[in-house]
Amino acid sequence: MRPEHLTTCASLFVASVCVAVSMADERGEVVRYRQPLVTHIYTADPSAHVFDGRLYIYPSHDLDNDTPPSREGDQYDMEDYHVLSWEGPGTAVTDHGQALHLKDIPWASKQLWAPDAAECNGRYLLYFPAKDREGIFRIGVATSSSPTGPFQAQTEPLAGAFSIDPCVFVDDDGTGYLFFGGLWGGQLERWRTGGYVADGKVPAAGEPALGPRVVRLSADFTTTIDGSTTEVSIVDEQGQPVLAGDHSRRFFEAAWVHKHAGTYYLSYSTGDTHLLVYATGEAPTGPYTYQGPILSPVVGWTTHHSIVKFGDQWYLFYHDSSLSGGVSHKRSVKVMPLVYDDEGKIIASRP
Ligand code: FUB
Repeated sequence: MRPEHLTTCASLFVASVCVAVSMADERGEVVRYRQPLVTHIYTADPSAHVFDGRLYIYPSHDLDNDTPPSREGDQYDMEDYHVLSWEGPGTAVTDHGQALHLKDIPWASKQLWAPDAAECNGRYLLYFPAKDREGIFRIGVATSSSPTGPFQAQTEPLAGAFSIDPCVFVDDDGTGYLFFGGLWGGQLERWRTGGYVADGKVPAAGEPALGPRVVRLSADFTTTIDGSTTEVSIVDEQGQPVLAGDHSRRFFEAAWVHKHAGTYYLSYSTGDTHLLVYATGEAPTGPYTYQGPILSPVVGWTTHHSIVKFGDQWYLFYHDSSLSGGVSHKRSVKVMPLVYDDEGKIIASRP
């Protein structure tokens, strides 16, 4: 184990104090808060969970490709997933290697985007978006006896789920909820009528913005309770829907739900305004009331995160493109502490 490095720094963006505790990755590099967790591969879209006392990170695996960028996100042309794990500050981040590859997913054709994971009855489930053979984003599930895989994909995508960015939230009563959805390249606006419409458009600026969708999971978490899929409502402090033209507050992609002190927190990316923001509610399915930003824009176009409590500390996992010099589809996962004030409001950070 390398000696740890401990510093404190006053954040210019927030009143909070950030604590930078170093840790060593599997190649012995010293990495710190706000630094890439691993540097031997590009990683993005971190979904972090604690299973059996160890923290596991389920990221996308960005490739060093030269696919021309497009509004559809063609440059995010990922083919597999790796699982990372971490035992906490001062310990090594481990890359457990390839956990699932595109060629082993019978229904998928390309673009393994942001995944999430869950545990149910001693089995581990990996939820992932991919385009099917018609170019439509679907959400699949794969299972394993280990949190690090390898994962075996089911032969068909999940009924009742579509678009991108799955997030599984397990409530205190054991009920699993699958949140999902993302605009533009994520195709959510093509599902406004219930079915897929190839030229579906986002709502006009003065109309309510589209929310993420949520569907309940079956008892073993391997299927959805089809028919329970609903749109999550995000409202402002007056109880009015956040509007589609309100680009600094409206949902774009990357939904994450966690619970703190009895309150449900829905956090998400605002897309073209590059913020991570959050809203709170009294039930997992909402409605959620907009609260404010969590993280100011990072280097790169996308921003995506997860929030998890590990030991006594809450953490924000996120990504940016600083390691690649700003190439948007070559990102790196980072972590920093997440701080609440006494009223449960999340104190916004800068990257
Ligand atoms: O990684 C591909 C896509 O970029 C994710 O699904 C989005 O959330 C954005 O981070």
